[in-house]
Amino acid sequence: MVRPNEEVEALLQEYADLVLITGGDAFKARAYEKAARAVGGYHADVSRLDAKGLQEIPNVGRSIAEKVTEYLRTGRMPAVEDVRSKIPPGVRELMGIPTLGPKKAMLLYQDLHISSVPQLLDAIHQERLRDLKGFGPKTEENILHGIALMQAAGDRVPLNVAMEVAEDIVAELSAITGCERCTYAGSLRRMRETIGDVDILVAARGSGPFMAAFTRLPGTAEVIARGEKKTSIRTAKGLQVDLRVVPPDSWGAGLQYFTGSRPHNIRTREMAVHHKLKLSEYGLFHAKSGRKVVSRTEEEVYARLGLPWIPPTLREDRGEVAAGLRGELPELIQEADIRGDLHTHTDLTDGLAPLEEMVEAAARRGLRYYAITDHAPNLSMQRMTDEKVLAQRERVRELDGKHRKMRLLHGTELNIDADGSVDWPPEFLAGFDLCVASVHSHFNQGRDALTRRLVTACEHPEVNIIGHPTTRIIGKRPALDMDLDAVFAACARTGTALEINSHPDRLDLCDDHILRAKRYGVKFAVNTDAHAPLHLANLRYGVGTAQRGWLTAEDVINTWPLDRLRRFLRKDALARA
Ligand code: DGT
Ligand code: CA
Ligand code: CA
Ligand code: ZN
Repeated sequence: MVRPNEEVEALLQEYADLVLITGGDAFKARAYEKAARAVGGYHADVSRLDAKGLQEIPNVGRSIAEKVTEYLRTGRMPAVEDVRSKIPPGVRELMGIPTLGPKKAMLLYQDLHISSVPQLLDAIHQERLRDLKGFGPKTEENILHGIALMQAAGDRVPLNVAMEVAEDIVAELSAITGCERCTYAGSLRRMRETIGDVDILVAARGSGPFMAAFTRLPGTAEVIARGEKKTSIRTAKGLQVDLRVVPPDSWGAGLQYFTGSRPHNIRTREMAVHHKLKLSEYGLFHAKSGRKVVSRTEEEVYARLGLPWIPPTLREDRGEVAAGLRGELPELIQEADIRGDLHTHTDLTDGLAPLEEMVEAAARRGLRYYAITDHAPNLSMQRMTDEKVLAQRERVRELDGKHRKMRLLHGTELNIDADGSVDWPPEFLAGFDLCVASVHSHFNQGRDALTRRLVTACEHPEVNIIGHPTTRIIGKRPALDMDLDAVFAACARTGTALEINSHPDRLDLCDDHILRAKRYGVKFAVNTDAHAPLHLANLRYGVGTAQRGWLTAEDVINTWPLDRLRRFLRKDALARA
């Protein structure tokens, strides 16, 4: 259970923001921010720790530990409530605009008395922001963009948030007597990057006990509608969950119907009509007689339509039905195909756990190889140096071989500078087993410059993987504006892989871009970018995204045996052939 950790993380982060905007000590704000991240990434449930246990979390000192204990005991953190009361709630809403930030939000409030998003929009259109120090036309554009992003994300939640809620509910309902099948359907089963609501499906003879239990779950804050076939609730965090109970005999048809997507279902219904059949959530029926043909399993339903079973991650009407008819569905990559992780951090830079712990956790997950890729010196706040990274390499070499089945690779995550160059000279880079290179600054350079920058990075003989290629943060930061086709072509030409970053806030590349890149013959790396042992479990979301991009194991370099991977990392055309 990670939820108490996330709750405390959010609270400490809020406190850090509030300290900043009320003009408090920047050092204190930073301390709370670090503690927030550490709690979020901590392996143990904080609600089970006492003050002493809490202080064992990195970056959590006595004073923070005391505040957290009090919160866990009473549900309140007076220090936060105290600063909250000094600021109108609207201002905190402003802080939430991705491109604005706490300081500017406070300035808007103090100087222009703006305390809501609509007021801010008015002020921008009346050009009242232009007189403020540090605000210009570019700032306005950025703020407008931020508001648009926030509104586009709307009420949808990140994939992992929905997944955790759904898996808890599935576990609860599965334990009820009479439950023959239970799973989540909808966009979650299709692994979309954000989820509107969670759809749970149960197969049972009677729905009563399931509906009753569902409305009484600890996470249920509000019952939206209760019925015999469908009940909807809202969780404390505002996420809607729909439960549908179907007769065991209709399981396959129900699951197919409620998994969607709607456009995919339109295709399958067309196929049914073509076969003089009718498809509904109850089954596949003869159009004329109304007699049931099949309904028990998804496989049977698809088979009777002349199709192989179509994996949920493909059900987006992107040609999967036509491919199925031709017998050309891709053999999708599975989580078990992943042999190694090629982008991870330790507490030498901004990770939360020491090298040994990360390696231990990776070995427990059954990986066959594992690359440590801490940040390089140009990300100056991480304070990397030649000495530090070389000392780390020594430790990596010593550790290598301690885990019988898992090899260690020593790499780094380079920064792609504004001109496409990276940290460290080529001779130094040659000492790494692999280099990830990512954009961490100058996001708004303009299309031509950004394209050139990425292409230049691909052409670097030591750069093997472009990390989180578009740098988007879902709902917060837009993708880099660049000519993706030019970048994809450069990757294919130079033997540079594109990352599919598994962090649920990133999922970068996204499914559409993966599909497009694959046409250029690009290879991919599904990585976690883990900053803590817990993050290694995010791999499933990266694999889900890769599946949505129709990738097979062959397309993904970290499914390959190590010797084949090493040849790819040499980056010469012959070795790749
Ligand atoms: P979401 O919730 O916006 O992330 O996306 P979905 O795909 O989970 O959509 P949702 O929850 O509205 O519906 C779940 C599935 O039910 C959807 O993918 C397809 C299926 N479905 C097909 N036709 C209908 C319909 O008329 N009403 C509803 N509620 N669901 C339908
Ligand atoms: Ca849904
Ligand atoms: Ca729904
Ligand atoms: Zn990273």
